[in-house]
Amino acid sequence: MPEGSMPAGGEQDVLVIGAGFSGLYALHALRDRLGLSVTVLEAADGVGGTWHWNRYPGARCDSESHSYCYAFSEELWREWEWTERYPGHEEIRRYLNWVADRLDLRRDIRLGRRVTEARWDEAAGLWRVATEQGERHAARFLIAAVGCLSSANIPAIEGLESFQGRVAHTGEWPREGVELAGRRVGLIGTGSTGIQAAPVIAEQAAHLTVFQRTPNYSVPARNAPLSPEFRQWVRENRAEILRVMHATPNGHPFAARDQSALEVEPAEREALYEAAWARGGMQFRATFRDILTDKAANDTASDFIRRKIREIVQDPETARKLTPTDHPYAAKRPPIDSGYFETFNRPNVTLVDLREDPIERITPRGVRTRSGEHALDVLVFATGFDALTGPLLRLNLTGREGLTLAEAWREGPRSWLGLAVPGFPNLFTVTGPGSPSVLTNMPVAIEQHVEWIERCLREMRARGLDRIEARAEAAARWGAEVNAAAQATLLPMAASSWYLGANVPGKPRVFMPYAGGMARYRALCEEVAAKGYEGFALARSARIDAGRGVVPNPAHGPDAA
Ligand code: NA7
Repeated sequence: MPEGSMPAGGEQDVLVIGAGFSGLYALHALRDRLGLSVTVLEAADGVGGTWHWNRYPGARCDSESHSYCYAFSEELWREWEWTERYPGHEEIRRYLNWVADRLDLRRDIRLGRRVTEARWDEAAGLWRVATEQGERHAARFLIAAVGCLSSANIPAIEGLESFQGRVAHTGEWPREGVELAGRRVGLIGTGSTGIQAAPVIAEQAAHLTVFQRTPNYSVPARNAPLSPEFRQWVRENRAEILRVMHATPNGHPFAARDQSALEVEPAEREALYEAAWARGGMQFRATFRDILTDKAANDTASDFIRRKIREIVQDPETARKLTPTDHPYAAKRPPIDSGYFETFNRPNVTLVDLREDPIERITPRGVRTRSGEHALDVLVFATGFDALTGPLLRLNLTGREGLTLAEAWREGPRSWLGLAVPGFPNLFTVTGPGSPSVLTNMPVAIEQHVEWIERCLREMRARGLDRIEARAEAAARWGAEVNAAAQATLLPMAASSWYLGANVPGKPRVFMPYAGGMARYRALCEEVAAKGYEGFALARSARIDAGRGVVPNPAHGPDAA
């Protein structure tokens, strides 16, 4: 059946929301390996999730390409060739579209369907899901594969609606692009996105004004084309690369040096930082094992980057404004860049320090700060996302007994392992708050979650069960564990971090991702499964006995026998 012509409303075993890395893999795993009927609902008009939307100038992944892809399939791994050390947004979209074709996923993906509501129907034992397009769907299991950074945050700055120029948020960048050549462009935000975008915008625009609230650390990415030798090495060493990725706390293909920054002589330490700076990338964070756990160790890295900023930026006053002092390096998500600090040496770039010169309002002509008006033709918001909880909350989920997710999470997200929420039976949240998610290389976290869900459904089927719900005690215990894991690091020291929800006014301040490391998290999840899904209540519904359950149907799946 051609895409888009599938009848809506039929009862599915599984509905997946989102067709990014998570949703595509969930469809493949549950449909092709487990034999379930699965439909994916995707708001966008194409697959790709975050990479469908993030098309801003300079949009590129900060994970190295050979680690930012599916690893579950030897064939996919060998067949796809990445061209650059860090994949650009077009290349990642090409990759995910290729995967969708290669695994024949499109026939079960309904594009252009934004979920507006999902409600658990206890009597029927089904999730009932509505889309903005007026469709109704029902499924036994609901998988939220909506990503962590898909709900754009546009700050409510007075006068925004009066601006006569063009406005764009980086995370909802228009497909046709935004004309920047010869324009006066304002860029608000200096997180990973603003830091990637600024150098590229500066090259195109007549003038770029960067509005900075918090100065940020950044390390050069040193992006470059991949050599044929490296690509060959990647093709032939999947097992070893995966072994490293699965053993490290962040799921990257490199391990931290097993040495404290305070154990080495200053000259040696400096040489190691210089080498890491020259190599570039997130690996800088792994120069020593205690950069994220010991403030004195961290100071050595933070000071090194501050010195680099002063060396690169020619105007001392601009360098001072760009130098971060209010948080340790990597306590916020550490950006990597291609010429960010150098951009401020260009004659067509101005930095506005919003701490000294705050925005008063947006005017029809531009942005007015305390010191005066900055005339603009284009205003770019690189102001991030209502991260982690935002994408789930906007699904308007209602669980058992009319409990809404907004109510359940009024004081911050509560979940068991970031995978399931008490009161919301048969709902799984891929890379949900409370799991390592954004603290890791995302595909590693995604594959681990999808495979855990797949195993769970397989084992439920084997045991004749079709209902699973996280227990409140388990979620409470896990909440304490997530908090303790964060407290054991320097991560909570960044007051303005989106990990804490601090970037969205009114959002509860709770450290959301699990900071105990991907390897430890994986082991915990395995243990929970091995103990018969500890912390979950499992049950068998009357549907099964009536022959309508997904679970015991032996004709269903390739492995059902
Ligand atoms: P981030 O990291 O949340 O950065 C957003 C930036 O926007 C950051 O510099 C914020 O300053 C700034 N911001 C947010 N609200 C305002 C207002 N009201 N006024 C001025 N400046 C503001 O988002 P990104 O898109 O850069 O990165 C998100 C993730 O995507 C990234 O970490 C990768 O994982 C991929 P603040 O620091 O809050 O003072």
